Amino acid sequence: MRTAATDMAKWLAAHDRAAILTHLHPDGDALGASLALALALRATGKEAFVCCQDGAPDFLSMLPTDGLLFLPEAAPYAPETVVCVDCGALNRFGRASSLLRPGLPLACVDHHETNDIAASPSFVDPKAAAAGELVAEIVDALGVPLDRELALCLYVAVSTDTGNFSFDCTTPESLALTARCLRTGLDLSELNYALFRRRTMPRTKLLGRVLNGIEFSEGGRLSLMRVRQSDFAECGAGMADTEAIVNFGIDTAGVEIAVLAVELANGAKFSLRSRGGVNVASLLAPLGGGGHAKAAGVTLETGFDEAVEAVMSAARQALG
Ligand SMILES: [Mn+2]
Repeated sequence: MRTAATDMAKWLAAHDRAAILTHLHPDGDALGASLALALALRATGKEAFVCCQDGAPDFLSMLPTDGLLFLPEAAPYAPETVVCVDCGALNRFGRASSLLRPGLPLACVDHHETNDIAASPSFVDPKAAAAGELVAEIVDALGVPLDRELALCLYVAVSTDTGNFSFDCTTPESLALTARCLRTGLDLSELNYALFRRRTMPRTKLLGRVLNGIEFSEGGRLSLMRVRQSDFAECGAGMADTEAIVNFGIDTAGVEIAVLAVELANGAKFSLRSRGGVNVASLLAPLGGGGHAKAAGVTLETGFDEAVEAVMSAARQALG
């Protein structure tokens, strides 16, 4: 067991009435890891709750949030201890940062490359695929048995942050923890359906319309999909339903840059993906965008067609 995990367990054992803070617009790891830590603390007889600016999104409705997850306005008590989970910067807490008070004991459990939260103890390991993996070590260090509820939270954390065990960050440790979780009797196929496949009817309709209009250029190396405001209206869909559509472009054999252009009331929002070496964050930098080498975005406040041409021209140039 790593020193950082045992140090954290000792510190947690010496403190009480914790608030576990995680980042706004929480994902599966943010909520899964935070809820697991709260459950483990309660199992040791401590008071703990999770606080997030936003509630759990629909696809995470299987998580045990009742009586455990609170919006900042509804916090059950003023915490005497704060643990930051899956978050590397204080400004990512949004309104939940209202629970932070000068002088409160502050700990941090995180796996982001950049973490500038001045916490002590701080258990930060960028090699962990999910904050949930670090929380699992703390759970073990606390001597709390991995029951099905804890396993559910940890499975959600690890499976979502690894893209269902398909991203580079997936390690043997991710899979070893998953094996332990499955031994508690989780329904793997139901969970994976809810986490990775289920979508609403408007989302399926929007996907169909957008895929139907996909265009390939540069000998099939560049793909473009457009989402118009009228598509939203006709499908009953919204901006959130465009999430992940761009992957259908980049998952097409031969495509090196995929572009998804979404029409806004005054401009356009772009998501780009890359496979094969082009850095799409650098490609978008001159236009004011950014992100990661293989996944980046930008919002332009010009006419839709003009914005699409600006991004496509930058993409063509990058392909050489
Ligand atoms: Mn995470």
